[in-house]
Amino acid sequence: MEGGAKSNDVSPIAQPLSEDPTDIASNIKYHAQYTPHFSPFKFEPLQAYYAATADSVRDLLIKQWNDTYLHYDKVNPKQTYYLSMEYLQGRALTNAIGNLDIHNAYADALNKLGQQLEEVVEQEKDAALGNGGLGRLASCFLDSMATLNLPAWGYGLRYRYGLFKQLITKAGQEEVPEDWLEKFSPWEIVRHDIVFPIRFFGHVEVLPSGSRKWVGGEVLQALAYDVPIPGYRTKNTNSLRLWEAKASSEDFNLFLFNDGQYDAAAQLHSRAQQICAVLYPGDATENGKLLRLKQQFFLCSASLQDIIARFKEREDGKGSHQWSEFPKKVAIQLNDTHPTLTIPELMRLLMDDEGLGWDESWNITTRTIAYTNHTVLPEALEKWSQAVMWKLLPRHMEIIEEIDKRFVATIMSERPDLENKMPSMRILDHNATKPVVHMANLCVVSSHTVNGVAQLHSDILKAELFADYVSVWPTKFQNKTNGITPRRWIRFCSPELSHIITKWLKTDQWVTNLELLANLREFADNSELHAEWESAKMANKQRLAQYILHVTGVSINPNSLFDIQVKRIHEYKRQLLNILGVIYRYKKLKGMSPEERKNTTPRTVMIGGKAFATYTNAKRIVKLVTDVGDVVNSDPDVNDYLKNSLQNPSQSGTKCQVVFVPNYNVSVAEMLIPGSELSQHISTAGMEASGTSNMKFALNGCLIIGTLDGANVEIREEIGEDNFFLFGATADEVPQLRKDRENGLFKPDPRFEEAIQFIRSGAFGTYDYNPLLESLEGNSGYGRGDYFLVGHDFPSYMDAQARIDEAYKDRKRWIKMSILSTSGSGKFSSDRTISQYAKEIWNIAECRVP
Ligand code: B1N
Repeated sequence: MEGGAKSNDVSPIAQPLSEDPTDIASNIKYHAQYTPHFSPFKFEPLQAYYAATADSVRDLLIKQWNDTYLHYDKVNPKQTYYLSMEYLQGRALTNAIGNLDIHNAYADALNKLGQQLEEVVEQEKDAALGNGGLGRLASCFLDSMATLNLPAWGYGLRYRYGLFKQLITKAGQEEVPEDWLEKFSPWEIVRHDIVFPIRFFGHVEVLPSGSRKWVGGEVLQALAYDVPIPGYRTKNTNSLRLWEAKASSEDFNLFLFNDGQYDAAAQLHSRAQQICAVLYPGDATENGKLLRLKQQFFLCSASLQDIIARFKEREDGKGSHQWSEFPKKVAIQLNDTHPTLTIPELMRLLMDDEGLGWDESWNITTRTIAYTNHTVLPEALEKWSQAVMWKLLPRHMEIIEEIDKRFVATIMSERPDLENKMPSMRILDHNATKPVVHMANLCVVSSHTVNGVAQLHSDILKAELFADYVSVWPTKFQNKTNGITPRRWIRFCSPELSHIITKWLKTDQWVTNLELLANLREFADNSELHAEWESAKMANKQRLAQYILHVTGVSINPNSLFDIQVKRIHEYKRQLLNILGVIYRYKKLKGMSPEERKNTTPRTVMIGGKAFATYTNAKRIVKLVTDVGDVVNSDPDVNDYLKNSLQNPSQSGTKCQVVFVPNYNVSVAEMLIPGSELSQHISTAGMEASGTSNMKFALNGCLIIGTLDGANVEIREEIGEDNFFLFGATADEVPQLRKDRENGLFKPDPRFEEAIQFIRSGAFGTYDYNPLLESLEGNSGYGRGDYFLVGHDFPSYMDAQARIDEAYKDRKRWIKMSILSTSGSGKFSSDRTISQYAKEIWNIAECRVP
């Protein structure tokens, strides 16, 4: 085995006997030699990654995992099933060895084999089976559920290709497939014995008994792949079960194949392959796609069949199963409306397969299912064509019709005053030329609890989107403010800052009890802490600067203020406001004398995020950021980085730099967030349901410039108004401001016009920015009229930016604010969020593996 002279001292051993680095090294070596993924006798970082994980960390996880499963089977507690079309897991290795508390042992073991852990972890591809915040939230929740020893599983789909990889070229964003399974994923285990049939199309037959049965059509198979989810410093290791679609061997037509008709012979096989081929690449916009509907049903049906099988098995162990027990053993959480078909599928399975009546089935279903709403954007509220649904899922449409009919009847008899509200409250709409099913309405009617994801968002749901339902079911609606896992989002991604926190708090309990961070407040003025804090932040900035140089070729000034906005590119998130601010700043800097310029605060603005492939304005924003970067970064008036380099720390003349960070994903976030000093969360108020990166940045001592939107509101409350740079209209002002604009009452700020004019002058090249700039102009109309109020908020945004420049000059004040940001982030642990779901929605308790 090659890979450093040292490795010759290590002998291969099959089991990781202990947490001793020598034993671990032996185990890694054993796997490198006897698990034949690669040619033997080669031990480079890639082999080290596969041997260290697939084959060594996984041994440990599987042991814990089996113990967990057996324990849950024995105790038979009520269990939660989290159903989500998206999970943004990112990399697993650092997380696994961190949660198992064997990080140092693995680092030492790899060292004995001549490898560096940092280099080995870089070999892993991100599992990006999600689009953005909603998918990452699901992954943070899994981490917290395991850490809190909750009996809870995730269910999802095993997409062959996850979110696309973003390339930045002269033309702007280009999308290429990201092949996370190119070699294989060592973190999934295929369960050949867990297979369920999934039907599509067909028709409904009435049996002599009068009961109904869905038959015919095509039947595919759902095959389970399990990903272990270890909790932090606990034995509990839960599962994320991902379904893959298969056709069975009987569906392979050997006759056609022998006749040379190869495609026809394997038709169902290729149809099965399509189901899990790609992640639906939409975030907050929905396209009615038959394939997407198939994906959704596939997830719902496979997961429910599995849940029911487990329920029966566990209950039958005690005698025989009683269906009335089902809601006492099973809680199902729908992550937005994407898994809504769980509702009619559970009804169908209970009535048609198990022989229960409507009332009993409805009672069980509504006591089992809860729904989380993640957006109020009208274009993101799912509506499926009734015609498409009748074709694909005829029995489910019968059931949905019946739910709708009964809902209308109940309201008409109990709340006749709501008659004129029925069109917006009903599940099926009959008036439209193209009748649709309103998935959110189906969820609200059929769930015992509906929740929003931040206080402001939940308030808006109750006051607007779901207001009429609130008057019918006042206690159905809750708020569960989102959270993030402190393990991945500070403990593992910023060990430097974590060690300082542990030292000052004299405990590392904060990693699982994040509210303890509040105790840092008493040291917020301590100069010793300030020095340590500043040097940890600087180390993270240096690391980030190296990364930026590596991926963009731009050498950024580590002594400048690192200002970051990373999230999906969307007009409501207003990256355009950010870049217009940069353009104005750049123009002012150019107009200054060298003397005046000296007194300004140097800034490096980093913007990253993916644009939906067909969202042209979002793609134009990406192009604008890169064009501005090209000009600003090479302008010697504002920037002498050409003369100075990273090696020269003074860089006094580097005043403004702009980079577009390519291919933003979980791993890139883990690099950017610890090195950030200011982050932008600047959506038009009322439009961002919560946001979760705002929590990650604040936790890492990064200050926020933001609007009163989503979870910003609560973050500002927690860390203190003085430590938050607030600007912009509030959510309740927005409707009137839009009206004012339509009535021609809006007067743009001269600074705003100057920035736009500067783009028009061709200062950033010849690309046609008119369609983008036109969206900010006029008083109304599609793609015009500044719907997102960039122009309205621009002056207060620039004022907040000026306050930031001043604050940054006062090092003591800035570091204090940074410490207070971290100290005030305790509320935003996903452990807090999940405890609330467990108590207030799921009614489940911990089930700790002894
Ligand atoms: O969910 C996150 C929130 O923090 C964000 O504010 C919110 O925008 C995000 C259709 C969505 N809402 N809706 C989606 C994703 C995929 C898709 O196909 C909609 N994502 C959010 C977590 O609560």
